[in-house]
Amino acid sequence: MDIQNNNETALQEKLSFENFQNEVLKDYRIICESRETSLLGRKEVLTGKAKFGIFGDGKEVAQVAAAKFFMPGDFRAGYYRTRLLCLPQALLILIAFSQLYADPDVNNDPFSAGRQMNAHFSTKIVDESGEWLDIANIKNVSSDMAPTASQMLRALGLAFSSKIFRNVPELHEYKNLSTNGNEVCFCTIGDASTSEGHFWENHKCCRCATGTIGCFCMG
Ligand SMILES: Cc1ncc(C[n+]2csc(CCOP(=O)(O)OP(=O)(O)O)c2C)c(N)n1
Repeated sequence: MDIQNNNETALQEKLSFENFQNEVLKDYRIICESRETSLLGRKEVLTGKAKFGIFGDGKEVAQVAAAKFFMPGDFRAGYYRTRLLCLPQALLILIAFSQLYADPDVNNDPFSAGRQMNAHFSTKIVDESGEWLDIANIKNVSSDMAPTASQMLRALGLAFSSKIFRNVPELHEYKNLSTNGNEVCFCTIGDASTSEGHFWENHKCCRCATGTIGCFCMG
């Protein structure tokens, strides 16, 4: 699915005052919508109408800033509080509440049609016949997993894949999978999860193995 675009053409133009003003207002709107969605969703859970909810209030600004650098071909390996990095703005409210009630209609929850835990996301990398999609030209989300810090391992694997695409000439023809390994993997994690063993193992591994990972601790 197409992910929040953040008006890339406007960003590439020389930033006039008017463009800057529009961009700030647009960002502020996204932040407010997301915050209100979190507050309303939490009420639904606390009053027993939804069984379980995960929200990202308090972490909106960092995500809106990071989203400006999230380009087609990049991957998000994130955790449940970072939905603004991967939800299209126009569908944010629909998807957030559809997930809250585990709506099985794929039009309402295009990430997993109500099968994943809410606030867990993923985009497709193959089509209905199992053929690769043009993932070098879409903004990708690797499937979120429940164990905290598991996103670190996905991020490492994805960044390592980019490194292989960069270093192995035979892979350069697969333009639909990688742009010579130049893509970035955006990893987000909560601060408590940074105490888990695999967070540190991952760090050691990153130093010797990987391509580019941007890691944000959101706690
Ligand atoms: C391996 C593992 N242990 C425990 C849990 C249960 N659990 C879910 S969220 C969470 C807290 C994570 O805190 P933090 O990383 O600071 O993220 P925050 O939600 O506070 O942003 C825990 C313990 C889990 N999902 N996975």
